Amino acid sequence: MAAKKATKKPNVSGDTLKEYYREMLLIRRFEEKAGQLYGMGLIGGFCHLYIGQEAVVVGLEAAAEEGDKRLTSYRDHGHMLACGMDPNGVMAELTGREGGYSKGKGGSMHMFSKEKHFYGGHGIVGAQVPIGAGLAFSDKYKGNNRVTFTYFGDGAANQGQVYETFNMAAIWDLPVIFVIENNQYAMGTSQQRSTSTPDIYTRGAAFGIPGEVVDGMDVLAVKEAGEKAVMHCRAGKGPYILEVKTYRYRGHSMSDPAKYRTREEVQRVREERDPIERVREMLLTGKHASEEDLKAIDKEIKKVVNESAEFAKTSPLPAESELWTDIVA
Ligand SMILES: Cc1ncc(C[n+]2csc(CCOP(=O)(O)OP(=O)(O)O)c2C)c(N)n1
Ligand SMILES: [Mg+2]
Repeated sequence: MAAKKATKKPNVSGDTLKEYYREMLLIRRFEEKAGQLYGMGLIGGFCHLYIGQEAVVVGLEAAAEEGDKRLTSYRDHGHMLACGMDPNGVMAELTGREGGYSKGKGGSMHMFSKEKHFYGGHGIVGAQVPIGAGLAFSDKYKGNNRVTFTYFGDGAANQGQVYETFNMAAIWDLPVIFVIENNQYAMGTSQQRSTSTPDIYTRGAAFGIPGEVVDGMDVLAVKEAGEKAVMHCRAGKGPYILEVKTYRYRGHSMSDPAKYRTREEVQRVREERDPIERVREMLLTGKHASEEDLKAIDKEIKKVVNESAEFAKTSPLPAESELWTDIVA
């Protein structure tokens, strides 16, 4: 199956489209700011940016309902913002401050929000996949008709625990959507070098799990595929696989010199497939928004992001006594 073509005519209202634009832009500007703070030495440890992949989470969150769960890898800031977590709390966690989601003790890869049903932030490649099935098991047991979005990468798709999870999720008809964010690289290894067959969405065939591939640079196509997957899960038909073809513009993490691909390759995607530019075009050509409207959104987002950076710089470091809290022993 080929990746779906760009949705030509939006099948959502102008206001909804503007909302997707705003949400994607928030992620992009937030990540750019995080990159700056990292460069200034205000963020320590690992920091994996999501720039380029914004349409994946925004499209899938548009298909989710209140109470649905989500969890992902270490490339997690976009997921947190898209599910409504507070930018201040996320940025302050990045700078290791008291006002952060994990009180400054978790950092970029380890944030959670029970309120927003966000279950991490996982640094071990693939580790979140069985946990996602576990969450779905709990929902099925409770009979609450909730769905869990379990995100992982093309590299993680080669992990053994993914297939143990597929088997169990299929046996128990768990309401879990396995979202493979195929950004074409696992650190410095391209998908061509790491993956025996190009179509990762077919990997559930051995377990009877249906799969579908979707253009992850097209927020509307992602939303549509997400809705189909959600419907499948809520109907009690078990798990579903969505392979979302996307691309990360920045290095694997802030310390990646990105020698394994050319600048031209990145530039080409930016120019031809950028998910935010695509929606911007739709808004302008469809006359759903004027240049001025979009400038106003830009300004509003900049304000939110600048405030989050200010909060992250001024929130105090965790008190020493925090060393003894949140310990499982
Ligand atoms: C079990 C394990 N092995 C290796 C690593 C080191 N590592 C961190 S990210 C990564 C690549 C994963 O790539 P992918 O799943 O495609 O996700 P992406 O970074 O592209 O979002 C590797 C090998 C790790 N964190 N955990
Ligand atoms: Mg990858």
